[in-house]
Formats: sequence, structure tokens, C-alpha cells
Amino acid sequence: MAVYLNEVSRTFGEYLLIPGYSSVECIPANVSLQTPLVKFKKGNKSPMSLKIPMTSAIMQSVSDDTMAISLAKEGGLSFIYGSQSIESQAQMVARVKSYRAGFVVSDSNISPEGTLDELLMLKKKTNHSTVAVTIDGSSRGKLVGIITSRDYRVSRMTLDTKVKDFMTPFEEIICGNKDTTLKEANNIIWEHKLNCLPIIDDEQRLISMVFRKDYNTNKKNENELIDESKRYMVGAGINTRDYAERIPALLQAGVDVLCIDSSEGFTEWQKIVLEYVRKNYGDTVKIGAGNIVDKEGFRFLAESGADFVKVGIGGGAICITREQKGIGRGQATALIEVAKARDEYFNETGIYVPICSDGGTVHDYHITLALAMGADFLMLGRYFARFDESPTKKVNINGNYMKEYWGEGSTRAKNWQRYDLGGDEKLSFEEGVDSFVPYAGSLEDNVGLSLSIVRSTMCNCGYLTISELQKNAKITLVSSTSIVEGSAHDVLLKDSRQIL
Ligand code: RVP
Repeated sequence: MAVYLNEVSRTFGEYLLIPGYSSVECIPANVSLQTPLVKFKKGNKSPMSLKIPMTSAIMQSVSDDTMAISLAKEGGLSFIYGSQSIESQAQMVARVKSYRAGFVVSDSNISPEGTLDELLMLKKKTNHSTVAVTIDGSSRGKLVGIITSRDYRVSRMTLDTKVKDFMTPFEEIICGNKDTTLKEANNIIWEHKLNCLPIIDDEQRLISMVFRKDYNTNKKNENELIDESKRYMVGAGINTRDYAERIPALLQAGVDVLCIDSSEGFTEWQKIVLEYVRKNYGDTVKIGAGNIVDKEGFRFLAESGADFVKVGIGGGAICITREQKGIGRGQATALIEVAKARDEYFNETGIYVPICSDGGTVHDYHITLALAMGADFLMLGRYFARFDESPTKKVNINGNYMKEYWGEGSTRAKNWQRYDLGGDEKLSFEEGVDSFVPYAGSLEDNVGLSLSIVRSTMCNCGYLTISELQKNAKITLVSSTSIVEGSAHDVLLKDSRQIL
């Protein structure tokens, strides 16, 4: 006979946090959102942590290299989508790892044989006032000079004058090298009253430029998530098919952490991939697995060697798995059960396997609730898809700006590896939709606001760390009438967009 679970499967919107005693120390500025990303032994620290409990979803419409850089700047981590060729995914990872905040790959370059006319056209196109002169006119060529507007006078020169005849030659330029830190670069710029500092390698080839005008922006990134070599950290999604080729390519590109991306992860396929990683790389490669929604699924993946486990089936904003197949579980219920299983596993084995709440985060307070229910961090798709930094088009629909957002289970994504269960047949039905989400501006502004709400809520409850919140939070179920009571009610809103 089938097993019936008597407990109703619930979502975040059905719960509230009960505030607790707050001391005078309990202020948002004192809250730490640091949280473990991968498993660790009792008494030790996680070898990899996030500075904020947010990761961006393994989706074409969410996580590319631009998203990864912007999120790492704020202290979170992106998992670059795996539903693309191994080569292009590895290139995205490599771009994140080679990006250095404040060190810009020059996009205004010309060869010394170019003419004033060509220079003027280039400046018009790029709108930049400084142009690097490299031997072959490329961004990585040997640096032979620099041109700023002080080097030429259009009224006094003919348009066919060669660049080499009016550029500031290499011998007169101050440069940094590959070991120059951003702080040192800014000091050199300041000391020598420069507008920019070219960074070159041992063969005099141009690596990047540091600009005076970026100084203030560069100073801001104090919370960034960086590795030991001060490079931004980045994750990548893999599947259970081509992992033997994809993993080495991603590692070669410098990926920090992998995650098996599947709509349903309680499978032998995942165990095989985890075993493959342990056999070939031991514990040096960090890899998460999922998704699961119950204690059995958690234990299976933890015992198979997962470094973290992702929780959630069918709750994603674009996900129609529950409608199509009738599988899944309310996100809150799934999380509560898995968090308990994680704690039991920790008590038994002394190994803490972090869990990630994936999908279904709609309001900012859902982030705090998910953490209180035991999540160590969250994965968000819709949330990040709304920002400038997501890879999708911004479109104007009836006067409102929207961004495209489509599921990995939609025909558009063609990510059948995420959903198929082995065999050669491609799936013939969709588990995701193609949609729009309201455009919301920059990632930095939105993440800043969301986390200020999280910090403030944690203070209301009296906790300064995520682990205190997880251990002590008081959470209550709410009735549908008390949900109505929770928003503005029985008043006529003055902006009259909504009458309640
Ligand atoms: P949300 O944050 O609610 O937008 O959900 C994002 C999550 O939804 C992803 O991290 C993934 O687990 C899931 N997803 C992605 N594509 C699909 C689908 O097409 N069904 N679901």
C-alpha cells in the first residue's frame, strides 16, 4: 500500500517569524551573513563559505559570467549554466576567474601604423578618451604607446598622420605588472597624476588598464567573494551525462565548485557522478547534488559524497513539474524535513552537509524564513533574472520594462539532460515555461535592499548570525485570514493603484 504523509505540504507564505528579545548590540550593522557552502567536520570551519546566503540559479536566463562577477562582488556565488557546450561554459568560468575588479581589458586599441582618421573613428565608437597602441592593434598585443587627447590636435594635423608619429611612446609611459595590486595601481595613478595605468606582462604585452575614474567604484567592493589568489569565485552546473569531459574542462578554467543540476536528484546517476569525482579528485573538488525534498533523498546524497545538497522540486517560478508530473513538495515542508535530516546526520557522523533552498523564493522575507527553517543558503532564479546583469533581453511591454526568464525545462532551453532519466530518448514534454519578469534595475541595489531587510528581521528576532537564527528561531503557521491581516487592509490606498 502507498505511504500517505499526513502532514500538509506548505510554502513559505504560510509562515511567519515571531520576534524575540533584542539586545542593544543587536543592530543590522553587527549581523554576519557568512554561511558555509560545502561540508565540514565538527569543530572545523567550512573550507568554502559565502559572505551572503545567496547563489544564482543554474539557468541560461540567469547565470552567465556577467552575473557571476556582479554577484561575487556582493559576496554571493553564481553557478554558470551547464546547458551549453563544454567549451563555452568553460570560457565563461575562465572570464570570471581572469576578471580583476578595477583591471579592465582595454577595448580601445590601435596599431602604430593606424592613422589619425582611424583613431578618431575608434574613439567615436568606444567613447573612450584613452587608446592603447599595441603592435597588432589588439587588446593583448605588445604595448608600444598610449594616446590621450593631449597627444594630437585635429586642426594642426592631417587625417593620414600615422599613430606612431604622435602617440606617447612606451619609453615615456609608467606601467604596472601582473603582480600590481589594485591598491598599488591606484597609488601610482595618484602619485604620478595619471589618468590610467597600463598593466603589462614580462614580454611587454598589454594585460589590462586601471583607470583613475574607476577609483571610487573600486574602493567599494569590500564584501567580495574571492579565492586565495584574490580572484572572484564561481560555480558551474554539470549533468550526469558528459561529466567526464565537462569536469576537467571546468577545472582547467578555474571553477571553484560544481553542482549536479537535475530536477530530481535521488538517483543512482548522481551517485555515479559523485563517486567519479571522489575517485578522480578526492576531496579537492567540491560538488553539490540535488534536488531532493525529503530525508531519504538527503541521506542518499550525503552518503554518496555530496558537498552540499539542494532542496526543492516544483517550486520554481517558471516550473510546471508539479502540474505536469504531479511530483514535488511545498518548499517550506521540504526544507524543514531536510534540515532535520542534516542535523541528525551531523550528530551521527560529525559531518555537516550544508543545504540550499532552491526555488520558490518570492518575497525578501522568504530568504530569512528559509534560513530560519534551516537552509544554509538559497538559490534564486526569478530574483536575479530581473536585473541588468542577467543575460536576457530587456523589453518594453505596454510601457513597462520586463526581462525574459525561461525555465531549463522549457523547449527554449532544450536542457533535456536536466530532466531525462537515462536511455537515449529525449523527453517530449516541457517542465518549464518561457516568461517575463518585471525589470528591477541593478543587482547591487536590489541585493543591498533585500539583505538589509534580512538583517533587520534577524535583529527583530534577536540573532546576529545565521546559525543562531537556525537554532533558535520561533516560527508560526498563519491562517489565510491572518495573511490578509498582514498587508494593508480596510483602507483606501492613496496612490489608488490598489483598492483593498
Ligand atoms: P525561482 O527562484 O523560483 O525562479 O526558481 C529557480 C529554480 O527553479 C532553479 O534553481 C531550478 O531549481 C528550478 N528550475 C529551473 N528551470 C526549471 C524548469 O524549467 N522547470 N525549474
